[in-house]
This record gives sequence, structure tokens and C-alpha cells, in this order.
Amino acid sequence: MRYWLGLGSNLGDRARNLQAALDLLAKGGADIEAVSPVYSTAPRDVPDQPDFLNAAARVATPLDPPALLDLAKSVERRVGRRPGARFGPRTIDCDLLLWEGGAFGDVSLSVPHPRLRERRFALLPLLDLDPGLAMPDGTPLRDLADALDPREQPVLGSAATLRVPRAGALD
Ligand code: PH2
Ligand code: MG
Ligand code: MG
Repeated sequence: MRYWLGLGSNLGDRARNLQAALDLLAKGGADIEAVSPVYSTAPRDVPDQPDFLNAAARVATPLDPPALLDLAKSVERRVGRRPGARFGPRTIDCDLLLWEGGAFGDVSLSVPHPRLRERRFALLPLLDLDPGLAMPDGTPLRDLADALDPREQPVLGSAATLRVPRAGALD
């Protein structure tokens, strides 16, 4: 199964947190096929917090969506995420944005991510990975991104480059 993950960090060594998350995902059974450039982005939802680094990754794994969510949550804990305010500062956020299986929903998980359509910081790195990506209803992500105002959701620059970890990489 192929998934597209969104990564974000705005606490600590942000680039290092993103890389640590990728490395741990690979160790946990999610083969990282490709990683986007890293964007520096102004915080959304809660404006009074540090700027984020955001990136996206395409992964291949036999895990179903709930199992991949479990892996993502354990990776977040291992990278140092502690419970905090909704939309507030975090060392690492690892979200399931899209899934090749289309839509998935249960009590604890919705794919596509419910706020993907309105977030440039998530759409732009996805489009770097795969410019032809579309929502399950066929709406191209390119159209969603073009509908958002870059002045309202500025990209502040591009930052550190991430490494693609080897499949099943061990220490
Ligand atoms: N994540 C949030 C809230 N706001 N803003 C930016 N720029 N990037 C994020 O990853 C982000 C955010 C909650 O997940
Ligand atoms: Mg998030
Ligand atoms: Mg999250």
C-alpha cells in the first residue's frame, strides 16, 4: 500500500526531528520511496508559535491505515513529542494525508486528512513529490493549492534537505 505522509516540526532541532521521524518510520516497516523538499512555513491555526518546517514523504508498506497510524504515533513519541495544545507547538507531527486506497475513516482516523484541502504547507510538498495527485473525488491537489492565498499562508523559504532512509534500515 502506498501512502503520502505530512511531517511538521516547530520545536527543538526541527530538521533533525523530521529526519529522525523518517528513519524511525523506515525501521518500523514503512519503506520511504521519496521525500519532498523542506519548507519553512508560518504557523496556521494558532499563530502565536514558532515557524514550522514541513515536508512530505511517499511510503510503501503492507500496514493498513490504523496500523500505519499506530506506527506514526509511536514515531512521534520516540522523537520526543509530548501531549500539548491542539494545533500548538510540537517537536514532530506525522500525519497520514493521502492513501492510494482512496478514503478511509474510523473513530480515530480520517484519510484524506480532514484539513488537507485548506493547508498550503501540506499541499505544496505533496505536489513536489507527485504533481498529478488528486483527492479521492478526483479534485487535483494542484487546483486546491492554487485556490489558496500565498499571502495568507506564506512559505518563508526552503530549508535543510532530508535523506531517504534505506528500506528496513537497521543501525
Ligand atoms: N500544524 C498544525 C498547526 N499549524 N502550521 C504550519 N505552518 N505547519 C504545520 O505543520 C502546522 C501548522 C497542527 O498539526
Ligand atoms: Mg497535523
Ligand atoms: Mg497529527
